[in-house]
This record gives sequence, structure tokens and C-alpha cells, in this order.
Amino acid sequence: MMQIWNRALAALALVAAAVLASAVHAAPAHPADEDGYELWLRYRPLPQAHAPRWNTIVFDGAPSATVRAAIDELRRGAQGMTGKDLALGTRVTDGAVVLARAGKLPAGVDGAGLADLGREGYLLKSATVAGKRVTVIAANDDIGLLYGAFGLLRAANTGKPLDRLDERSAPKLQLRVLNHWDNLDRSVERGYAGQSIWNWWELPDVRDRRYVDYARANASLGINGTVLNNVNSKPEILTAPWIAKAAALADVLRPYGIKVYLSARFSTPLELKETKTADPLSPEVAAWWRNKADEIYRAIPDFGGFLVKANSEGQPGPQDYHRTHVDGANMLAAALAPHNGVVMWRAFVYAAEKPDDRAKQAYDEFKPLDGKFARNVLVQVKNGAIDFQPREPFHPLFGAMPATPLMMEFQITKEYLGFAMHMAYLGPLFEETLTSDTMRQPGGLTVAQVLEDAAHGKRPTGMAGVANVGSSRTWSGSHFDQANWYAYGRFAWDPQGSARAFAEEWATQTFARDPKAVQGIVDMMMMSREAVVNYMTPLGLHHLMDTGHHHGPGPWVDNLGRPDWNPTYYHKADRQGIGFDRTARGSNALAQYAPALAARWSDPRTTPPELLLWFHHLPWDYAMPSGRTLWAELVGHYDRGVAQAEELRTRWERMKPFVDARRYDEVRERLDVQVKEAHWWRDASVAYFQSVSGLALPPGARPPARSLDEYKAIRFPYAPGH
Ligand code: BDP
Repeated sequence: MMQIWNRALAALALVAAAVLASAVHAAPAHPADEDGYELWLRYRPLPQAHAPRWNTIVFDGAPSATVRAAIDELRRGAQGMTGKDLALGTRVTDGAVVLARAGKLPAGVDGAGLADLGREGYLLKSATVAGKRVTVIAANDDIGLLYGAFGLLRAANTGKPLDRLDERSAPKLQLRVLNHWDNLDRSVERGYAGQSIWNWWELPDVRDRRYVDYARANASLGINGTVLNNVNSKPEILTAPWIAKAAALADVLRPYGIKVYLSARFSTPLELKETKTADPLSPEVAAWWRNKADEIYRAIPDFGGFLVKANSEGQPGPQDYHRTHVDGANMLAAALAPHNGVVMWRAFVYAAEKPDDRAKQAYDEFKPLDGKFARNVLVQVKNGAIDFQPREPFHPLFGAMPATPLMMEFQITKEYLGFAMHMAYLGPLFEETLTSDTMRQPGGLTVAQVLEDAAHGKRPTGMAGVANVGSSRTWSGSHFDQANWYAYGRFAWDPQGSARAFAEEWATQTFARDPKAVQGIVDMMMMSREAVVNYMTPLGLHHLMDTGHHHGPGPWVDNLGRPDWNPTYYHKADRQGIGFDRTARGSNALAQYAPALAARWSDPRTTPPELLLWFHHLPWDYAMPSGRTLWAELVGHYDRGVAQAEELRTRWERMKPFVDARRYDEVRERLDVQVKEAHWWRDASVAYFQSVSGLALPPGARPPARSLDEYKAIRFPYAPGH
């Protein structure tokens, strides 16, 4: 009996083994689990046909730390993509990657145009040198070689033909900067990715290896500056212990071409009790800042400069002494000028005491100051006139201060677009702003052109992005939020780039090279921001988020200390209609735009529907181009947003075969949250606007799941980032 059993079991085991074996052969190899730490710098094996045939890295001379970083990255990339290490050499062989500074190009390699590419630009060329097939990375400076190395790895990683390379690239903006809103206690204002990556307590002695990976990621995009601390700054950051900490970070970041900047609190000397005032015109104060700058530059010889939030949201500034932004900025600029440092002076100012439309205040304060700032001051302007909303028209200051360098400020961390929980690829938002025509010049003048300042080549240019980087293993709090860091960096390099192209690069490098996967993921990314606009703030509505933490809907909030913090201030919904009248009949914010544009947007019929309620207060039964009433259209947008969130989840399910189980599940979990919260946003908003309009729901529209009072009662006492 026993034997029979044994034989039966053995036979069963054989069958099972055979089934298992065939299953193993039949199933596609599923990618191994990943945690996202490698970002887009994943160098996975390439199929033979596309794999680079590199075997040596040739560099003539003693490599600097920057060249060593380039060599290390090329070796890392080659190892990952081909399984082979690259030898270092000085003689050109078949399959060599030649790193060459201008003047040291191998004979026969055409370096035409290199001189025009500046310090940071590079050429990538397939060439034949002394009968050997080589790949040349050429640049005027070592940092260009590092950027070129990353460019070459990106080309390989995204399947570009490597035997016909002929690429030239140079950044169109000079300062490409991340703004960390990181506090000295390691919390992060509007941070949804854990703590600050700067471990201030352990610095300067302990230098987390992660700082190097941060530097690599930024250098791979061409980001060349980082403001280490929050714009809501503390005086201590400018004291000796913190300067030493910043200097340690600067040492780590320097080989990667990244300069360190600090946010300076305007009242620092006064608060440290080292002066009796912070008045920018006081000689004592100016001398204090000069000495401070000298002290910083002794520790950090290539220190970038100061970012300043002054007279904004309660921060101190020159106006406390009846001085102007120019007085304040130029005083700091004078302290930095001997060291070639810059001041990035923020135009994000508004005051509750002013009864005027908040959207107008930055323009009103800054436009008259055009041309008065010192040469090393950039005025840093948010993309829109309110505050990083899911959609805003471009800020009217762009194009309106032709004699002042304007620097763009985007927010990469998604304070108003679902934190790190909702998928919202910001590429289309960046692109929409950058391609907007300010109409300030015959033939057009886009925001990107204003930033590039083509007409005045000699002045500094730049772009800032409020970072979404933290201590989270994924860096950005979620896998897809990494794409926003990526796209920001690529747009800072080329403000005329394309959101879709950047998404394709990112998805290919980050997730999978299969064209079906890339197409599927990119399509999701490209629809995701509009989905958020639809279920949060459609048709030009804005700032409807709940108080303080800005998580979830709060269109009913009307009890805050300042009127311009209340959502009711922004939507102005009543029994008759909805929207902010910014035409001549209302706040006339439209007059801040070029006349031709103001004329176009002053008529609701010629205002793009996506900006309609930003500029117009309209009756609920206003007839939309679709033939529906405004009310029906509004509810329709909320419904579409919910459907799009659901669509994102369905599309992700189709990506399952292409993505490792861990990242698949982690994204999927968040998409479940997004669907749930899209419903919440839609239902709470519809319930509220219905209570105001008193209108019945359009035919077929689903009634909100809960009562308005239930939505109003929801609280989030420990929401992150606040
Ligand atoms: C708002 C944020 C606030 C920032 C402010 C700013 O809610 O935390 O301090 O912008 O940019 O969006 O200064």
C-alpha cells in the first residue's frame, strides 16, 4: 500500500514539475521588483541589436572630479546595459567613447559649432578616427562632458541608433534651480516625500551617500543649482554652523555642476541682534550683509546667491521700513556682486490689507520697478498670478518687464494637485505656460522666449522648481511623481521642449522599453493633469482646496483671517452665477495683459473655456459652446474628471505585464486613492455649488453620495507638508 502511494506521489511530482517547467517557459519573464530608488538612471540590459558597442573610455589628461563623475556614470551605464565594464585608456580603439575638451578633439572629428555651445553644452558624434569607429563627447568644459555623458546614456537607454549620433545640445537658460522648501528641523513645507534629504543634524561631518545620487539625478537633467532651505527662512541658516553644513553639501554637489544657494530672511541681522535695524538703506545693515557674503564665500567659493521671499505672507522685507523691493534686492545684490552671486527676488507678494484682487498685486508692485534692479538680480515669478493651481493663465508679469530678467517658478511638489497621491504629470502644465503667447511683441512672444530673453542675451536667465524630493525611498513620494522632477529639469534645459517627448524618455528609462508599455504609460501621463483639473477646479475655477493643508475640497470655506485665503473669494458663486469677474466691470486684472490679449479674454465668447471662470462671473444658465448651460457643463466636467481617474486605473491594469509587481502594486494603490478622492471632490463640489445655485442636477447626473454637511465636517489634523 505504502509503495503504491509512494509511486503515485512520485508520478504526481513528475507531472507537477513538468507543468511548472512549461509554465516557466511559457510565461514571459516578469521584471524583478524595484523600489524606485534608481529613478530614471536605471541601466537595464539592452537587446543585442541596440546595445552600445563601447569598450574603452578615452580621456587625454588628468581627469577632474567632474570628468571622473562622467567616467563613473558611463561605466555604470555600460555595465548595466551591456554587462561589460569599460576600460580606461588614452589610445583610440574601435568602440571607444572619447571624452574631449575643445582643442583636444581627435583628428578628423568635426567640432564645428562647439564654441557656440558655452560651458555647459556638448556634442555627441559617431565618428571614424584613424579607421576606428568611436563615439565622441565633446565640450568646452568638464561640466559639458558630464552632461554629454548623461546625454549619451539617455540616447542608449531610449534606443537611439548609436552608430549615427550627431547631437548638439546646450541649455537655453543659465540658472536651472531646485528650490527646497526644507526647514532646519528636517520637515518640508509642502513636502509629501518624507523628511528633508538634508540631514542637517548630522552635517557637516556625516555626508549621506544619497547626496551623490541626488547630484547624479540632477546632473542627468542639467539642473545646476539648489536652494537648500525654505523660502520661509530662519535667521540661523546664515550663522557659522549652518554655513559649514551648506559648505559640506556644496563640496559633494560641486563635481556635478550644482551650486548651492540659500534662502535669506530679510531681517536676519536684526533677529540675530547684530544690527539695530534691517532697513536696507542703513549702512550698518549693508555692511553686515557684505561681511556675511564674504564669510559665506570663504566657505563656499562658488556659492550661488540668495533667494528671498520678502513682504509676502507675513515675511519681513524692505517695505517694513518704507523701502521698495528694489532697495532690498539691490542691497543684497551689492553684497554678492564682488563674488558673482545673484539674488533671486520673489514676486509672490500679496497683502490682505489691500482690498484689490490678489491676482493683481504682484504686477502692481513690480511692474513700476522694471529696469531698476541691479544686474545680478532676477525677479522670480510664479507661473500664474495666484498660486500653483491645477490651471492658471500665465502670470501677467511675463512680457511686461522687458528691462528685468524674469525667472520662472514652477512648483514640482503637488501642493494643489493631490500631493504625492494623485497621478498628475506636470509636463503639460509647464508646456502650457511656456508656450503661452504674451502678445507683447508683433509676431508673438511666448513665455519661454521671455525667459530666454533672446533680445538681451547678456542678462542672467533662469527657472526654479519647488522640489518634490525627500527622504522617501522613491525620492518623490510616488513613482510617477519622479516624472515631474524629470520634466522640470528637461524644460529648464529647454523651455521649448515637449511634455510628451519628455514623458516618453522618462517612461522608457523608468519603467519599460517595450513600445506598447511606453505608449500606454505616456498616454496615462498626458491625460492625468487634465483629469485633476476636471475633478478639482474645472473651467477656470481656482483655490477651492480646503484650508491650510490644501487637501481635498473646501469651496464653502469663508471664515479665514484673510479674505484672500477663502475659496469663496475665488469662485464668488451665488444664486445668480459663478466666477471671478476680472474684466473692466470687475477687478480689471485683464488690463495687466497685452491689450490684444486682454481684448480677447474680456469677452467670455472668446475666452478659452478652460479659463472662463478665472476671468468672468457668469449666470448659471449661460449658454456654453456645447449648447449646455454653464451649470450642466460644470457638473459634466466634474463627471469627466471622475471618469478620467477611473480610466487611469483601467489603463494601468493593462500595464501589469510590463512592470515589476512591486511598483505595479504601489502605483495601483495610489490610483485607487485617486479614484476615491476624485469622487469625493466631485460630490462635495457638486453638493456645494448646488446648495448655492439652488438648481436641480442636470438630467442623468448622479446625486452626491453624502450630504454637504458631511463633506464640510471632514478634517485632516495631521496632513503632511503643513
Ligand atoms: C504657497 C504655499 C506656502 C508657501 C507660499 C510661497 O502654500 O506654503 O510658503 O506658497 O510660495 O503656495 O511662498
